[in-house]
Amino acid sequence: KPITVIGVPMDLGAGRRGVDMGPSAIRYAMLKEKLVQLGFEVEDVGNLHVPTPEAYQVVDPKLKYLEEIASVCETLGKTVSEAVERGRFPLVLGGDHSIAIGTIAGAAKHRERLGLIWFDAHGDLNTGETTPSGNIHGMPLAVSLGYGHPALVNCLGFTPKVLPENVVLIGIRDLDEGERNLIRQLGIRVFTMHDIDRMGMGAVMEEALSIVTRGTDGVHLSLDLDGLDPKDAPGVGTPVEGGLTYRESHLAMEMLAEANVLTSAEFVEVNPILDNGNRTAKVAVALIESAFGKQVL
Ligand code: DIR
Ligand code: MN
Ligand code: MN
Ligand code: MN
Repeated sequence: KPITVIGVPMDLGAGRRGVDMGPSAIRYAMLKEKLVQLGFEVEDVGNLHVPTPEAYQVVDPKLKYLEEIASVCETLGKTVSEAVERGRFPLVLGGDHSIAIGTIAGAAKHRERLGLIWFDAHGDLNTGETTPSGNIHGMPLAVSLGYGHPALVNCLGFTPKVLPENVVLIGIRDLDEGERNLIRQLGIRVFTMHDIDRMGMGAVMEEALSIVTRGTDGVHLSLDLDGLDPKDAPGVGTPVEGGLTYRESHLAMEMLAEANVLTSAEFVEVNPILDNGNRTAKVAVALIESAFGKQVL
């Protein structure tokens, strides 16, 4: 299937720290060339326009840059949706994780029921009421499930985008109290690092795949590079010790490719300013190759 690459240099959701350079860093790590080598037809539509935080005021400290983020997500949702309509696979490059609000809106618009597989150190399940930081990149999963500010929840004019029974989180090791409550309330399947250590990534992915494919007609992959261990992915805004290894994350992508269920994907939170020789973007590209079917033999 032909791929459409969409860059979203968003850092309004994370506080300005350089994650706006993520799409550029990932392209510099030879994304397009590697996908072409795998036999894909690749179109890159460039970056969406994202306002610069210095040019705007924080209105609500519990929902920083709400209007600006809502507006970018609306545009992103339309761009993703158009790519799907043209029969293409949308591959979105972040940017902070708030962009998932738009990507998932665009992907869900074309599905009866969308499955969602979310790799992250964090739950991204805060709302304006529970957030400790006011950063919207800590909220996109709650928003996609229908919880949060209406300006975000109503992206592309419908809600919810996904149902709790078709969502899995993998790599989780840092949750806020409100996030734990929402997970319990909704019964979402969360594979913490503890679960991955005990079960192994192979068994985790088998169960995860059964959840995201049950009754669904498409699956979106949302991968926050901070899900990986900071030793392997140091260029992220909010690193947390004890994450997924390079091999575990590759196995997960390889099993997704094998299952052949993905209909859209995004790779977010790459921050080349905090990185070591663009390593994190290179890891992101290697993971993308595995997700698109690269095999050793
Ligand atoms: C924290 C951090 N849970 C928050 N979240 C991050 O601000 O809501 N998500 N870093 O990627
Ligand atoms: Mn994260
Ligand atoms: Mn984040
Ligand atoms: Mn995240």
